[in-house]
Amino acid sequence: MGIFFGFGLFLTQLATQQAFPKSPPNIIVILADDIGYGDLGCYGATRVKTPNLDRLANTGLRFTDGHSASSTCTPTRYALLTGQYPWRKQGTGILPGDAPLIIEPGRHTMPSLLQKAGYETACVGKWHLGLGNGSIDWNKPITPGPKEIGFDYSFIIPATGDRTPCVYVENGKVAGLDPNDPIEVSYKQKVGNDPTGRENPDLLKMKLTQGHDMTIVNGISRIGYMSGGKSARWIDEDMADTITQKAVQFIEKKREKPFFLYFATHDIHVPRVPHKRFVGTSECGTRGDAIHQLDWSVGEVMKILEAKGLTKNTLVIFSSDNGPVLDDGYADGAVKDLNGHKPAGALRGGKYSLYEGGHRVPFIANWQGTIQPGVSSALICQMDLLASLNSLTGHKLPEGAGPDSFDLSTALTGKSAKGRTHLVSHTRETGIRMGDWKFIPGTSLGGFKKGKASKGKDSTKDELYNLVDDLGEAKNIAEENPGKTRELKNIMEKILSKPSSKEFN
Ligand code: NG6
Ligand code: CA
Repeated sequence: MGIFFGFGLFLTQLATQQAFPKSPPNIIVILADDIGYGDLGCYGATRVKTPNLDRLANTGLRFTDGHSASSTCTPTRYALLTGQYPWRKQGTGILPGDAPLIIEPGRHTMPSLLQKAGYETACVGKWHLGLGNGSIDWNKPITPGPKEIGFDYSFIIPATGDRTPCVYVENGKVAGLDPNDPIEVSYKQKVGNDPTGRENPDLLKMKLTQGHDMTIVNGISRIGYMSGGKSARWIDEDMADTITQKAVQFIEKKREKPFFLYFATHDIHVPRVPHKRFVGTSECGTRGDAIHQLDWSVGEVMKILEAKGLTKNTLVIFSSDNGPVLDDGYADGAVKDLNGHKPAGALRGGKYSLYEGGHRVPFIANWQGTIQPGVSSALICQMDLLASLNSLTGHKLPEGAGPDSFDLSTALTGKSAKGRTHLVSHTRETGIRMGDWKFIPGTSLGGFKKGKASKGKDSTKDELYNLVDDLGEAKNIAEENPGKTRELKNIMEKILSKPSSKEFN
């Protein structure tokens, strides 16, 4: 009896230890920008070299069915931090640089939950979730922002590299601002006297293919106007160095608590202007060079973890906010220099698309000594991290937190092969993945632009694909499978009509 009891207790302890480690790990979520499923060596790329990311994958768990919640940036990041599908809320599309904050302060978010679990939290890099309440004065403390939704420290690119204001904001203040040279930003009309891409294309170091013809900063014209703040303006070529250094500094800070770092790289979003030490290093031009720079940034994070002996108590997750895009508005040679590289691997579509290429992205979890190296085919979405990370800290998710975030902590740590049963895919419209099947409604354009295979859907018919037989979504089998088509359509509509999708998993 005693022996059995003792053995039972031992098993229970083992199980408890496996699910919830004695001390909660440090957590780093690295979210790259516009990196496609085929852009890394560990996902099959050969024309670019990503030794650091490959090492992260080889000593961790590489997911083959990991997704962003949307195929553009803002909605994906909104879902990542709130655990809620972006289409449940109006105004979560790609934001201008002067948009108000779209996550309500006081709401449960990934960082606020981790703060409650005792973590020191930080956000470094691309934000793109809005700031302030409507009319930001960039010369005063900017609030609400990262702090009000759970980040103790922040050093951010307010929107994107191609949107004004082209300055970093550290803990709610424009970094390096000279009060005698105030910043003004507008998305409506020109402010100040800085030249614009439209008026002075001769001044540009990179030509435009679409949009991006407003204020010129560092020889590159942007979306949006700005004036002033000269001493605070970023230099694109130094951006990876600047934000990586901030990320590393946060990691190496002495502290008693565990830490959570959300490191959102600018690479490889446009404008792609990597530092000169990466220029010409890849076999596919500037876009490939930017991938090399991204790999370097990840390597710096890994290096400091190794140097500090933190790899065994740090969970590092790497993913991308949406699929790949080649020409995204600047003539940087991404199309002509491709040289056989396949940014989305075998997938159809890319950024902006409902097809797999839009949102199935690299997804790696590394926690040495706890996660066994391997490959997982579990269906998982970045939106699930909120519940899964919270669960790893040993805490229960409060009522109403992360209504679409599933606790997949066992899949994330490789202890189970079971992921989601379904996932609503999103660009401006929605489709659904269920088991082996994928449905895209006929009413949708499948992306922003009709007719461009790389961006959107080219027919107005319902589409159904079996991803096991046809990962490239080449053969629409909706007509041959009316029952399956209807089933997926119905479940998608049900999920769309409820405030949470938890009952469906
Ligand atoms: C588009 C921009 C594109 C990029 C994207 C946002 C044009 C013509 N295109 O509107 O360059 O900035 O928005 O990308 O302006 S994301 O990764 O942040 O979602
Ligand atoms: Ca993006």
